Amino acid sequence: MASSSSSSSRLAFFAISVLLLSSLAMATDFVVGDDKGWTLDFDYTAWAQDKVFHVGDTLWFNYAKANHNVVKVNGTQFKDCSFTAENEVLSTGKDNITLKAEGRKWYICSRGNHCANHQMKLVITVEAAPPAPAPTSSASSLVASLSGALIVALAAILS
Ligand SMILES: *[C@@H]1O[C@H](CO)[C@@H](O)[C@H](O)[C@H]1NC(C)=O
Ligand SMILES: *[C@@H]1O[C@H](CO)[C@@H](O)[C@H](O)[C@H]1NC(C)=O
Ligand SMILES: [Cu+2]
Repeated sequence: MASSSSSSSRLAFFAISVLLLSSLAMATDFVVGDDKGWTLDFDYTAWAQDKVFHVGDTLWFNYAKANHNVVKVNGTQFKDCSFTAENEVLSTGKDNITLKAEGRKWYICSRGNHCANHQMKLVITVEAAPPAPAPTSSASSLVASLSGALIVALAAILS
């Protein structure tokens, strides 16, 4: 009896962990520049290099709104540090951008010469969302096969 209840609580713990992990895997929040935020002379290329961005993830630009902004630009503008009145400008100082589509995304700061001379430019490549139902169903089939194995093991112990 003791072993069966500890097995089932362990199984419940495992199932809950899998569910938590798979929900975490569905969307990630990225704080751009980590604790430095969106600022002068930070290497955002290096920051982005080891990260994988998916549709549904969020970029959080955290900065002093008196000094900086975030402008969504295209590849040419990114290279040239240029923008027009058509470009979307974010300027709250705490801008969350949910990545809605796959492909390259470019962001610059349009204040002063921050883009050209102070590396305030970020380019990322957004990949397709990880198939949401797949981790859940493979997790639950894993749980199902583990609980099947536990039942067989318990039956063997109890008989
Ligand atoms: C980027 O935007 C500018 C201004 O709207 C436009 O002239 C240019 O052709 C665009 N470049 C690309 C690669 O889309
Ligand atoms: C933006 O994202 C950050 C980090 O996930 C979160 O703490 C903050 O509350 C969000 N802000 C808004 C306005 O959604
Ligand atoms: Cu700036």
